[in-house]
Amino acid sequence: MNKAFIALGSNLANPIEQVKNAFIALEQLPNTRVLKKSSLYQTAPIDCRVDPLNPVPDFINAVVEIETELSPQGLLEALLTIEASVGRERPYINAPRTLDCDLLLFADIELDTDSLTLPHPRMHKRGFVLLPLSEIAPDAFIPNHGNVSQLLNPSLLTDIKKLDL
Ligand code: PH2
Ligand code: MG
Ligand code: MG
Repeated sequence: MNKAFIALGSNLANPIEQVKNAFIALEQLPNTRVLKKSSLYQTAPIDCRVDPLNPVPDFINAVVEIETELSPQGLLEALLTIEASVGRERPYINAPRTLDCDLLLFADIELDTDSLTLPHPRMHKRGFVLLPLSEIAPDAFIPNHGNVSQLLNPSLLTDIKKLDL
């Protein structure tokens, strides 16, 4: 059994429901148990294409800790299948999406292949990942970067609101 952390994000088609349904989909993965779920956070878009006529909707983000017997590649494929099941499309980089499921950390594995990089290469600088992750695992260690709670500096936390649901 290995522990892994997954970031969830949605900014299309009822994002709150998308993220809650993703929790359920993760609970149903084979040989996998959900250990912790963060709160849901409403977050301003980061690195998304700017079109003043068509503003990018805010995201709902959350992070989940699981325990799984799947391999990193097997888990990645399962996450892509969950995304596809809710009609995820990729018309351009960082386009609005029904659901994004990103594998952040898998045990203490570091790897860099065409399909998967661990740890997730941008997680250490994204408040929408670090804040929910710090809620469920403040001591999680990101190889080459440090502890989650140390990385969480105030400049990363603007435009992030924890939802009381
Ligand atoms: N995901 C991205 C790019 N930008 N911004 C927010 N607030 N939340 C996200 O989940 C997000 C993003 C790429 O997947
Ligand atoms: Mg992503
Ligand atoms: Mg993704």
